[in-house]
Amino acid sequence: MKPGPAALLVGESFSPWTQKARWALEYCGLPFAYREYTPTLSEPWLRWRMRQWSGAVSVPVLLPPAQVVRGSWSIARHADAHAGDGRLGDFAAIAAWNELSEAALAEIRTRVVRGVLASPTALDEALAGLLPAPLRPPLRVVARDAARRLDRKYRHLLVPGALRRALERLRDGLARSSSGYLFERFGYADIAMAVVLEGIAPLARIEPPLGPASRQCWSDPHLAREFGDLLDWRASLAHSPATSYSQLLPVTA
Ligand SMILES: N[C@@H](CCC(=O)N[C@@H](CS)C(=O)NCC(=O)O)C(=O)O
Repeated sequence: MKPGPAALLVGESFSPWTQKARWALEYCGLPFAYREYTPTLSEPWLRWRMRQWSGAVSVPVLLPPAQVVRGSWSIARHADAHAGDGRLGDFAAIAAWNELSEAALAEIRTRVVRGVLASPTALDEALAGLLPAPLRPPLRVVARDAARRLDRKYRHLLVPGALRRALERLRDGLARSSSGYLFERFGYADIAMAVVLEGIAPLARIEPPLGPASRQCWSDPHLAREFGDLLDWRASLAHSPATSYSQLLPVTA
């Protein structure tokens, strides 16, 4: 039989929400193509593909041949249904972990966006995939405008302290577990919490790669030191072919 057209995942490779979706799709073996989204610039195209002319749009979005699946949580459920064997776990039980993850990621986003706004170099790095180096400083205003829009669009989600709370709950959850995962088997709870660590010590392979100033905005060396055990846990997920996915760097000896 001729294979049908593959689903298209639209996302931002640096975004932990896109990473959640991509990890879940790969783990469930759902074939998909990937297209990188550029805030503001890609929006008209995405609205057209989603047939959504008003209201906010965000990524990740999965554009399968028949239906649009919005957001990492729904994409993960869609992927799990495709696999058909419940391999991502019990979503009712996972929901509390995903809420912790969402709140932590909202705090990370606000910190990253405001860090980028305060750094001319990071603003220029944000234009690296779009413009040659000499054009970036004069057009920095474009990156600044896009970052300000993102800050305004999502700042209502900020709950200060959410990141620390998520890290502490993850540590407790893993300490209570005998499997090394949040439930008996690896699943979406682990994925949702592992991507939070991108906001204290980025590890995922990103295209185009983060420049050094942007990388600094994504990093929190104090939290990374304090929660080194969680970074080790993530490294063990990255290291095992059973739990890793394409954006996690191969762990070198
Ligand atoms: N709850 C959504 C959140 C997605 C989200 O916050 N996406 C942001 C990532 S920074 C986005 O689309 N930013 C680009 C934009 O809004 O234009 C999910 O789980 O997918």
